Amino acid sequence: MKKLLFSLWLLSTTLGLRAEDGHQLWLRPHQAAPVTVVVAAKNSTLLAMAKQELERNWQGAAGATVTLTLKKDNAIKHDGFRLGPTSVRATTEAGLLYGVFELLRRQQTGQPVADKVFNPSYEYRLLNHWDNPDGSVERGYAGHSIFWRKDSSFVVTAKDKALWQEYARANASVGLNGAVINNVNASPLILSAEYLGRTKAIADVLRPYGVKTFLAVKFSSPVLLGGLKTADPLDPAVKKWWQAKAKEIYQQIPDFGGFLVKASSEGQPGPQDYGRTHADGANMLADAVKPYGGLVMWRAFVYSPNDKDRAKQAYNEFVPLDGKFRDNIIVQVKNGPVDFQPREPFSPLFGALKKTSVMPEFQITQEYLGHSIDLAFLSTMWEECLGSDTYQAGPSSTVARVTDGSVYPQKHTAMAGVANTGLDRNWTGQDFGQANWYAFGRLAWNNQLKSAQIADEWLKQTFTGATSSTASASDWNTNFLAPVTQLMLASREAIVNYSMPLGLHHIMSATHDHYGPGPWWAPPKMRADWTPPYYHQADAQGVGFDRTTGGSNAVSQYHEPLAGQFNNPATCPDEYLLWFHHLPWDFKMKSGRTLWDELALHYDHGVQQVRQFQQVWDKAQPYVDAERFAAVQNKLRAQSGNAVLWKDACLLYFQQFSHLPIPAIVEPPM
Ligand code: GCW
Repeated sequence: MKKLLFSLWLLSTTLGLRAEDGHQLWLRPHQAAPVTVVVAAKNSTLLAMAKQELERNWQGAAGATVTLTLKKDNAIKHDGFRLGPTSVRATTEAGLLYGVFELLRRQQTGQPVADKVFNPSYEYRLLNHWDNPDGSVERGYAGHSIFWRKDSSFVVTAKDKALWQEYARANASVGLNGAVINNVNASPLILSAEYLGRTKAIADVLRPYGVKTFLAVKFSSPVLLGGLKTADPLDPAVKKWWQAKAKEIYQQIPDFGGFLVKASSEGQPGPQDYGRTHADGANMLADAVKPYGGLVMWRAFVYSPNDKDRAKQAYNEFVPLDGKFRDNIIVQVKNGPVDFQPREPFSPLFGALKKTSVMPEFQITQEYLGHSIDLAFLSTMWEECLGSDTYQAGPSSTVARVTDGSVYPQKHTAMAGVANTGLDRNWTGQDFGQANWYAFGRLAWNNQLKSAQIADEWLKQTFTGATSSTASASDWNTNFLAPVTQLMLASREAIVNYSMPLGLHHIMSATHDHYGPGPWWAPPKMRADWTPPYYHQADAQGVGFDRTTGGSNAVSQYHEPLAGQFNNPATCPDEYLLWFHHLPWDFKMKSGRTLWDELALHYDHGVQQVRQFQQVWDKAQPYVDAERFAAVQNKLRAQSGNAVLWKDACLLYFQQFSHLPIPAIVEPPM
């Protein structure tokens, strides 16, 4: 009987563990070697976490003693640390925790540990959750919110806390230190007593992992929640309302991070409703949180229905305000001037604001890159943006360097990513979506990291534990790690190829929530700048948006030599060609082919790439647990269909204008 019970128990724990498998992200349990951890600092919950991580996951020499020391060190910045094989030194407790995670990561991924200082590129490394108070998630494809519940019950359960703790731990493991826990399309309710109560409960769970809590706020909250007649930022009663609200928040959450604001944007209220500027609005909020060390992140995502070219508006509105923002404000700029398209040139605001702190905003959730169905490793896209040279202060003024304080003396530095998390068992819907959360954190910590390294690290931590008994370690490297790394690195370009190649953008389906093609969509009376034809401009003469000096002149928002280079189709890089130019269908490309043929070949190449990803994944079967293998295999199958749909739909649609035959496919296509 005892034996039977024991076997049942064993079975249930094994099953239990498997059921939790997805939840473990890249933090899978390891058989730890014994280790002694000496903490040379005052006891705290954060340090207890750091100690526990080491004790549970140590892969170094058995019986080693590891010291964690908190002391001054001029080489260390922010939450940086100095790492040795058995020591971590830092000037903040969070720094010690990050050092511990770096040490463990190096052990697990086989990277050497030499004495070295690691400093974060940005002071704030944040996730932005577009989570609504009713539990839904805007552009979320992984289930409901991990923070908010539909039934509006404000009871915080043990399950909630366990989930938030896992979330915070995952963030800390990649150096993320802040979370905006509600949607930028903010409900005024978020500042009500009930929601602030739940926010406090969340902040209490995130804090021991060094993750600060922030809220997105609606600019008209003083009216909608406070009953005032106006939300005019220069009105004394409005200022007082925000000051009182800030005080109320900081009484409950003394280390509250601050506010994120989407104002005078996509119908959201803002200072412009009262004839005031973005600076007036942001400064008023910044003053309210200033006494507590709070920050205001003010988004520059603005465009209006009357724009001839939506891509130009943010620059036009914000450049004249440079230098007019308080020093606890960071202007948060999306990576592309239109939205989070599969490929856009970098936003010209990067580097153009020279007296204002500016932070990049990336989208981790795959709104325009196949939701949680298509496999897209976005690290390469972010690396491309961060590495783009703005030339704003001479060569090497990359987006990374003009935002991390290397070029301009920014008071604060930060990077934000729109999160892809939800209640799905694997957090992100598509298992490979986890890699984007991971990559975002790693790049926010070190904006010079290469995507190949990030993919390698993530795969080693995420899949190692799951090899079948038939596979050896060297098999694993050759047959799994190498090909799947290549797949990841090619995945974003494949999506560009089969959806919006050669600089096409915003031609996705509006009726399917931005999944799949929709270049034809233009219902009568619809705002032109929400319809794809506004962006592709296809007609009998050709295709593409003319942003040259003879067109919308968006090119002139870029610093030379870029402006000149983009302005000329002969020197404009192929990947931005139709972003900047309207060109005839028979335009001669650098390859010697016509534009029409080149377009067709890119679409086809994207389809072929996904088919090749399917083959790579099929061969990965011996190295992946059955559940994740099947899940990814099914998604790749769906993606393959999606790619064909994109190709056929777009080519047939554009063919109505080009009147040219689809070219024979040449192998290799490009
Ligand atoms: O990309 C667009 C999305 C909106 C989003 C908006 C923004 C939160 O379609 O869903 O709203 O951008 O970033 O504010």
